[in-house]
Amino acid sequence: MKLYIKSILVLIFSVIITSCSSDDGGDEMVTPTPQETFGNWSPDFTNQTSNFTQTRTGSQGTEQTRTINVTSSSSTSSSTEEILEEDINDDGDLFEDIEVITTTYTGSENLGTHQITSYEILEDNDNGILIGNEFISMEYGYIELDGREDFCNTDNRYFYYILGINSIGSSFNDNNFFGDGYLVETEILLKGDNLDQEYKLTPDQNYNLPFTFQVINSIYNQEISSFEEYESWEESHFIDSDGDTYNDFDEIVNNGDPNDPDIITDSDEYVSEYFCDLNGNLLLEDDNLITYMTFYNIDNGDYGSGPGTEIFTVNTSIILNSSSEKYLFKGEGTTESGLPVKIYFNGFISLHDFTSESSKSSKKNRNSKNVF
Ligand SMILES: [Ca+2]
Ligand SMILES: [Ca+2]
Ligand SMILES: [Ca+2]
Ligand SMILES: [Ca+2]
Repeated sequence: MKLYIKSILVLIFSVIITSCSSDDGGDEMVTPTPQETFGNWSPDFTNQTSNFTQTRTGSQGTEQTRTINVTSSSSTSSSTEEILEEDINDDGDLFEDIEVITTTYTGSENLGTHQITSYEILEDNDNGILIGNEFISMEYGYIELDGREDFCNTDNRYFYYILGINSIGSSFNDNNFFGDGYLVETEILLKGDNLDQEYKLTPDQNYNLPFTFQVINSIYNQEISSFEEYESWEESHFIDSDGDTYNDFDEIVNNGDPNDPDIITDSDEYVSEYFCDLNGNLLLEDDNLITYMTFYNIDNGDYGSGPGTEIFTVNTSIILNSSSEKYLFKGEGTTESGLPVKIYFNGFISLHDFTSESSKSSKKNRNSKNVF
């Protein structure tokens, strides 16, 4: 009996202990574990351009990693060192044509985007002319107004300019040199409507300058590529039906009679017969053109006594930058003997004879080809 009571007491005691300890265990299970906190992922996305791994460590020592996928897209635009105001290739000039490449990188995990801009030199330009493999530096220039031309009727007024780019300076002179050097002489025709009131270039207007042969080829469906071919086309194109030495076009547009040797052109109102149809309408659609470009040696101040090297230009243009007051004249071409030519001039040029707009026909420039 005594043993029985003892067993009951042990059992009750055990139950009490068990229930107490089971209460304690319940308390332990609902108490929240302190949350582990994490710092920032590193490295940053800021400079990453390809997939990379980020890690972060928790307050309780847990290390986490994740892979960031980086995707990119790029866009390009054209510029120049001058616009960017930076000598990107460190050659001492701001002449280079530049491709600006903007690449946008996007990171996964909502990391957003960042951009990297880089520059590529499209064309390394230097002031001068490259003929074949030979580069000749041309640092100086001048332009001279060289007369007027009215094509077909007096509403179509164009002006001739002689643009000289040379290697020896004295650019404040017009056609006057001292010493030896080189000259690229270019005759340009610009439509009067596109000039300012003093016959100067309208600032910031880009004047595209097709070569005469291109213009004639396109208007008259020809394939002229030399002055010889040009002259033979002229002979076949400008017929003098009545033999009075004035060609039919000349007579028609100048109120002559192409079939009557006694009625000749009215020279008081003379207009050029070039680029006209038989009704005297202008066929010329270009506002500007180059009539010739010739490369000369300057020999003790003299040039033009030899034949020079004729250059047939393509993709040529001139623009006067209003903010710098510098002219940018650039183009490509081919010499008569087939050498490729590149010309580039970016600088100040001196202006000459801008008050004289006398008709070209009454003014013969000693170096002019007088194409028209
Ligand atoms: Ca440069
Ligand atoms: Ca350069
Ligand atoms: Ca005639
Ligand atoms: Ca006649």
